[in-house]
Amino acid sequence: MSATKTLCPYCGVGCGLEVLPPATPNQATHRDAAGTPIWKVRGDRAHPSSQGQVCVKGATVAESLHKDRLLYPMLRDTLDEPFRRVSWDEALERVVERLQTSHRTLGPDAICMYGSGQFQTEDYYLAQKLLKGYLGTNNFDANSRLCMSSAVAAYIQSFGADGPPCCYADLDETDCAFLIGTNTAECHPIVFNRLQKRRKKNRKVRLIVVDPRRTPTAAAADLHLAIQPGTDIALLNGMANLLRRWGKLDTVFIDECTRNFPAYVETLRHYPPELVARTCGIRLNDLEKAARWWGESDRVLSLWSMGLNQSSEGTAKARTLINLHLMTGDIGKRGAGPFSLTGQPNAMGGREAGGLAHLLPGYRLIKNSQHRAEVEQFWQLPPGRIAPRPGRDVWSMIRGIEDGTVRFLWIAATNPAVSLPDLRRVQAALRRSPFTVYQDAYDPTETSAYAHVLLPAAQWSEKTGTMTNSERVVTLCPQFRPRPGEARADWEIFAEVGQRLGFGAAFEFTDAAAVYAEFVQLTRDRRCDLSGLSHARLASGPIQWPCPATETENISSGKRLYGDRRFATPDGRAVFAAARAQGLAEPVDADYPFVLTIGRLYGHWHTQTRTGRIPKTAKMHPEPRLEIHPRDAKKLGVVDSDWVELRSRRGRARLRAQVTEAIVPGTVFAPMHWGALWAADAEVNALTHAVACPDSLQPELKACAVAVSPVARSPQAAAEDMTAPTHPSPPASSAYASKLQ
Ligand SMILES: Nc1nc2c(c(=O)[nH]1)N[C@H]1C(S)=C(S)[C@@H](COP(=O)(O)OP(=O)(O)OC[C@H]3O[C@@H](n4cnc5c(=O)[nH]c(N)nc54)[C@H](O)[C@@H]3O)O[C@H]1N2
Ligand SMILES: Nc1nc2c(c(=O)[nH]1)N[C@H]1C(S)=C(S)[C@@H](COP(=O)(O)OP(=O)(O)OC[C@H]3O[C@@H](n4cnc5c(=O)[nH]c(N)nc54)[C@H](O)[C@@H]3O)O[C@H]1N2
Ligand code: SF4
Ligand SMILES: [Mo]
Repeated sequence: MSATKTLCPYCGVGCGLEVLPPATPNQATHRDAAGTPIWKVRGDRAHPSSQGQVCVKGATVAESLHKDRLLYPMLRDTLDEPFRRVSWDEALERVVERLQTSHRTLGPDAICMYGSGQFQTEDYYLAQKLLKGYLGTNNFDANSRLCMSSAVAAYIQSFGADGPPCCYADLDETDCAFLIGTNTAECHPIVFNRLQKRRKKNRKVRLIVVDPRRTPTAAAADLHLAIQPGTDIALLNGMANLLRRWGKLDTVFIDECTRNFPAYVETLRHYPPELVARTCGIRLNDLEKAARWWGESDRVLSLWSMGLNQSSEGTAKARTLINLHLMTGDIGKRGAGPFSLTGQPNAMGGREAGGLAHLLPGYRLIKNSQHRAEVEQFWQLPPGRIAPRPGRDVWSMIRGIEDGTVRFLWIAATNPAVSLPDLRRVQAALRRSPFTVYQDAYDPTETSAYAHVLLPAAQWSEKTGTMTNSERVVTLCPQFRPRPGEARADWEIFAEVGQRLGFGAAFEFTDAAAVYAEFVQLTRDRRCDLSGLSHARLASGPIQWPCPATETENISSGKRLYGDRRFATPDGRAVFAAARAQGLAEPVDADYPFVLTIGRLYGHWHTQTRTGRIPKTAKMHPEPRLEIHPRDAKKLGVVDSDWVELRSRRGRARLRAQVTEAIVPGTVFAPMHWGALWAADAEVNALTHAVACPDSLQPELKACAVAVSPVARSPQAAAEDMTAPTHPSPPASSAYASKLQ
């Protein structure tokens, strides 16, 4: 049997995979460590984005698909009762009845859905149609709020439209890669490999990494700027000053293609390089070197992700980076441009489908009356049905539960009981929620403890749909395995609820291809024009957008936006931001003297629902550790492997210390991957706060003020540690468990 081509369901790099059934003629059956037959995974050499490469997560994904799945719909009246297995009919009747009562008593604003960049585009699209169109509430938000919303806001403000302008071919052609707030080597490893390949071929290609930690990415750099957390705007403005001083500006580009340069220049006066170096905690020499390399290079490509986005000034940070590209004309040409690396496999598709509370399908905005009218017309809704104001972002959903204005919360493909900031507050709100539907593939997850209804989702491999990666390449992901139990695709669940609510033909679809066919029509003549795409066409291979219906050739790579130097603003000019740095929302003080920053490890994916169940990835990172500088450790009397307690104004956590010079003094780092099911007291979001960027509403998940102290372990606990397995065992499946501890 030949291999099925698909896309890796983890990160936004979007590597092509080929999967082969467990047993093929003349071959031994392929099995996981426990002996269960599983599908074989290998890189797809024909995929333009990854060219056959995969990292450990993609390579092992098949080992997670059959373990601890949520198999049947489950229901209970209160969180203190055990769940009982019910039919789909009964579960969906309850969902519909609660939707209707919430709508009747408090209006559409009482209804919320919180989705995910791990939806396929078809799932996203039908969720928008159901909530924003037919239920009349814009209260659809996704975990992209925690992830890409600052990049989205920055692109819209600077260029007039969302959409990363670059493509991976730029990695092969750049002269200088400027990586800021991204641990690409661990989090987007195949992008990083491609960049390293370029540097191997051409030793003159420079790599600059800006990160408070010496990550594996930083360790590979020609220049590592280990700035103090939150000082990115100062750094970038300091570099801009030097570029101006040295006359490294593209004045023709600035004059003809941009706006607001004078205001930007005025802002720069506040960032003399000497002051900037001090603010950032780096040497002036290094600041100058970074600016010199940028100025000398013909083609500068910058990559960024959560170190910029997850900040109370995330949009301003990303725009300040874009400023440097506008200033030097490093955009819209080969090997150059500002390139946000998307986190999740289909957060890009989510943006296309309008999957945030302020968006509509086709890169449209809720606040734009023409955009609303276009979508209403397309959905055959009466004028004015789509509410004119953005809906609730996820944090406003939490607040709505707290103040009783949200009565119905539908969570799908995300695990907010681990991943939201100020977690104790979130957990308390979730406990109060009058009605929570949770639609996930696995059971238990930390969030199932807070649900009244569990709906079993078919995941990647069990449903057909499309996903768009960071470089705008759309790949079809066909179903190749049977669904476990009674699991259903997310879009099918939304469609059925739409029909049960009486919305009839608007939610009648024969298959995912029909959903996609409808969706792409809404992108015609938009920046993200997908109108030339269909499942049938994508069956012959991935295609990069823009792909208007008039484009008949299947182009799968090498497209970049703004090659014509015309931007999507009304006057066609890109806009310089004149942003002054605000700094961290919660600065350190005598009581909480450390900045805690939080991020990812190579082998784990988020809340471990898959990677925690795969022996190989679980063993790579047996437990969460707190990275702390030797100088700080010494002051606290802590040695490597000691237990320490972290306290913030909101909560606490306990981790073992990893004493390392890889982190700047005064800052500590912890991984985000260990929720309550995977380790005791290691929930780092118990410490974080929810202060968000005013433009993107993205919370500052990368920094909060904490106190660190050594903890004396009781002799009994210490003895248990000695005998404990090297990694915690995965939680037992509790499809019927009532409540998690
Ligand atoms: N292995 C793995 N890969 C993943 C994921 C995963 O869970 N595991 N998740 C995917 C997702 S959804 C995402 S969003 C991406 C995230 O990808 P990344 O953004 O690369 O990952 P993080 O570790 O969250 O953060 C990146 C770096 O930001 C640095 N940082 C912290 N504060 C600051 C600051 O103020 N300024 C600067 N310049 N840097 C700072 C941190 O030290 C960290 O090294 O990864 C994707 N890929
Ligand atoms: N402090 C701190 N917090 C963070 C971050 C950080 O850097 N620091 N990063 C933030 C970022 S960038 C992100 S993206 C979030 C990620 O946080 P989450 O979204 O909470 O993390 P995941 O573990 O990826 O959760 C995805 C869930 O979807 C389920 N799933 C997988 N496929 C499907 C499907 O097809 N259908 C359905 N219905 N379910 C499915 C999985 O089983 C899993 O439970 O965390 C955020 N939180
Ligand atoms: S780099 Fe990302 S997309 Fe590629 S195999 Fe690894 S996790 Fe999957
Ligand atoms: Mo993310």
